[in-house]
Amino acid sequence: MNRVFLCLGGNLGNRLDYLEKALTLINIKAGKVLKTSPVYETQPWDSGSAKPYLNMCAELQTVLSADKLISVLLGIEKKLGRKRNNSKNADRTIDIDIVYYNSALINNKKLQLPHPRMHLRKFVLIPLNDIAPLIKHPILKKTTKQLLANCKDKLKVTKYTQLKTKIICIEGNIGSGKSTLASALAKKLKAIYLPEEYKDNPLLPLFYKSPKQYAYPLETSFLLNRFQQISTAINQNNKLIIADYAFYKCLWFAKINLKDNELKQFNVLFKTLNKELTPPHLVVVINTHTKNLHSNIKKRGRRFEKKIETSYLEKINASYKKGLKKIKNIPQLHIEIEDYKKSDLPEIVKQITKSIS
Ligand code: PH2
Ligand code: MG
Ligand code: MG
Repeated sequence: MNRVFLCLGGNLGNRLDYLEKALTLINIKAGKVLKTSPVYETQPWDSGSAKPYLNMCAELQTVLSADKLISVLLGIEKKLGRKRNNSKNADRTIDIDIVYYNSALINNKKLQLPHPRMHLRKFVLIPLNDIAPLIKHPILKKTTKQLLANCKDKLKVTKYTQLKTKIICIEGNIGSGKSTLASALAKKLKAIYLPEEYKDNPLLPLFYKSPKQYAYPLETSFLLNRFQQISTAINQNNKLIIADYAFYKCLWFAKINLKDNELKQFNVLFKTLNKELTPPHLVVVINTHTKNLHSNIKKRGRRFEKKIETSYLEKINASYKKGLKKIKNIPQLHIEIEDYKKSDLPEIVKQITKSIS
């Protein structure tokens, strides 16, 4: 595995959008984006242009050689509308430069490493200092922090925004194949996979035995667990997260299982916590027949799920439908699956990948 630092920037079109799209593509085609700096607005450096840039740095883990990596990055630039002409430092939609590739020293026409002007540019050093203050320049033998302290660049670099973590949620009834799809998708997109931690909930088997008695403690414990899990993942550094549940499902289950007075309390709790979370970028909903749910549940053979009846699954279906209809501000991708086959997975993953890039 190779440790790489990139600097991204552009000054044409929807600059933030280009940065986000570039990161998504880098994550798919070049390796795994481990860290991203905040985004800065920067004055053009050594350019006749008056159009301000947005710049940021990212840490990348990759198996690609430096040579292969630069051609992949140039391909992504091209895909994102970068036009190259002969004028120096011309305006562009996106530029993706390798700043460091391990501590490789390379000097040919196509690629120079470390980037030969990085130490002269605050638009590189300031975001790099956010994610790698102590990494050493392999020739100058100085840390980013030291390079920044010594840098004479007077051009303005001001904090613009922090990119938000994107969360894609996979939803569907019990046994619809959420986890299978979520983990396949996470693998393809090199995202963090956030599995539901239902297995560790000691209240769940009790609930299936005696629903009325255990519904309130069960639903609130799910609510708190899920909140904790999602907020921890979000705070880990602007990566893409694929979760095999949406926080909303807490509500959809509560509506079926709780008594009116309990539900009132629960709603307040849900709203308070939901405000703190980044809303999902996309909710993928798997729709399938109840008979498929039953056969999947049977196949996976969790003892406490044996008691699940068709009527309960149908109640969940109805509650999901109603709940999903109410969500207006989050895109939803509904996938109809007649009969879940492993061989369908790649096609579904492709469909989802397309809808987010
Ligand atoms: N890139 C350049 C030249 N000048 N100035 C800013 N502010 N940001 C850049 O990314 C940039 C630049 C050459 O690639
Ligand atoms: Mg450049
Ligand atoms: Mg370049």
